Amino acid sequence: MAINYQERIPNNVDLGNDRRLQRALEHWQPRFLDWWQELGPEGFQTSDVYLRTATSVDAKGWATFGAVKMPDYRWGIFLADQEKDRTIGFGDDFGKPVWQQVPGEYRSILRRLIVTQGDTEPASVEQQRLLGQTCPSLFDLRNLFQVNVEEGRHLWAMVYLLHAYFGRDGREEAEDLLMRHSGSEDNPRILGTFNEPISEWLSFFMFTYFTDRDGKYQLKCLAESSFDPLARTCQFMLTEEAHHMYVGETGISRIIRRTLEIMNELKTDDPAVLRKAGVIDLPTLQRFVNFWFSSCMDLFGAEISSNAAITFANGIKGRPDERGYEDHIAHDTVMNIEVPDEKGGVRIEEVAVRSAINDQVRNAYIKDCMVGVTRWNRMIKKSGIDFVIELPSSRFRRNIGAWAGVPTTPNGEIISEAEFNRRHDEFLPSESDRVYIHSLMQQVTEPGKMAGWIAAPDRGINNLPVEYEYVHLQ
Ligand code: BYC
Repeated sequence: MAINYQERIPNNVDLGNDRRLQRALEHWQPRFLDWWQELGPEGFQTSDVYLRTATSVDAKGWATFGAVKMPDYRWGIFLADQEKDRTIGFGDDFGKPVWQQVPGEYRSILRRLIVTQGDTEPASVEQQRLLGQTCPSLFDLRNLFQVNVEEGRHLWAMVYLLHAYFGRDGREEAEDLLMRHSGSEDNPRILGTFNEPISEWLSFFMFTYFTDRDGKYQLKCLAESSFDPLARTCQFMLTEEAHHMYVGETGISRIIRRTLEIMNELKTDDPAVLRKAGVIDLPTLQRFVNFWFSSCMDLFGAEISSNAAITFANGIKGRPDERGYEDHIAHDTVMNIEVPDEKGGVRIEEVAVRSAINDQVRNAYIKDCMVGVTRWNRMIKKSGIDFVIELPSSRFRRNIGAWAGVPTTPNGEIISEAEFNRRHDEFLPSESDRVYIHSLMQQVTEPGKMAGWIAAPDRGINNLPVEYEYVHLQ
């Protein structure tokens, strides 16, 4: 169904024919806008930003570009088209028709998943709210805002489901999504990574590369759900998510490219000299990779999880690209998981495949993360520099699951807590790394100009030149 832009809330779910739901969402809308003004991007609310907006959910219409002031962005409700006769793709009810309503027995578990997904969206906007003040270029500023408005829309996607399918509880949860705040002592966001500050652009690019990719994998799992409205919502969200990861991948590539230029110009790999020259040395970049990647490992939940077993068995949450698996039921099958043996070593534990779903999803994610890392390493090698960026082990710096609280090196070798603390600054960004990165963050807003620590992008947005004035500052 085409997106109806005539209504206060653009939608392709025929909202006008459900007055009760429409009224409830119209009641939530001003609260969302107040939240956006208060905790969305600081400044720039009156600037014209070259943004894409979806005008239909098919390939032709989902990216329509134009200058928009962010508070006027048409946040709405867009679901991918319904697949006729879709059947459940995994778990005990494999092959039965998917659900158009929430089965009573799965109500609270589905609500919990939708709330957890929804909570991450405004969280990321809050985390990034001050970045505009230190943007490295207008091109990057525009990309930041594109990501922010789309995370706002993803919040709408989850709020729609809560209002439409979960009655009063759902409406209350929708209110709470605007009450929790990233980093708040009293009322923080649900998942750890979404309470980490993102106060400089190196972390922004790491976040859009690693954390948005967790978004991709979780959305892929939910896009398999037997609860069809959730699956269709997540399918459309995935089309928008791709740009966020592109921002991360190209952002990190451009930082590396600039560093390589200066390394070759000055013929040095000495971090102190490179810092004097105003670029981000590769060991520092590696420590930021270690930080954000390990934070994201926790976002997949525990390796052995009864929650995951239940949601898989009941057809609520699948695995990414479930069709690619041979066995969609995984009833009596087992797999091996590496866990710490409590004696400073590793032991193999045999667990039911259903209990190890989180680990399977995490492994698919790690493989996907490697694609960009391999590309960055190829660029480093090609420029004649001897350095390899590595993803740390999934055991490293974990707070959730079997490896929680077990100190290891980034390679996954178990060490004592004392050694971890002693070597902390070798593994993870130190205070002085952070101070240095912050010192680089100076706002650049002349069209086409870039901050000294990042190379220009290869191309602009929507075939426009890099020099285009992507944000018209007011
Ligand atoms: N921090 O059995 P367990 C995105 C909790 S990102 C804090 O291990 P389960 C985006 C867990 O909630 C994608 N708590 O795990 C990216 C549970 O608590 P309760 C977001 C954590 O349930 C960038 C307990 O530990 N979407 O879209 O199998 C920008 C034991 O749980 C954490 C989703 O996450 C953590 N890291 O799986 C914008 C999808 N990890 O319930 C957006 C929805 C676990 O016992 N969520 N816990 O109180 C889920 O599918 C699952 O909740 C999780 C955890 C995968 C997160």
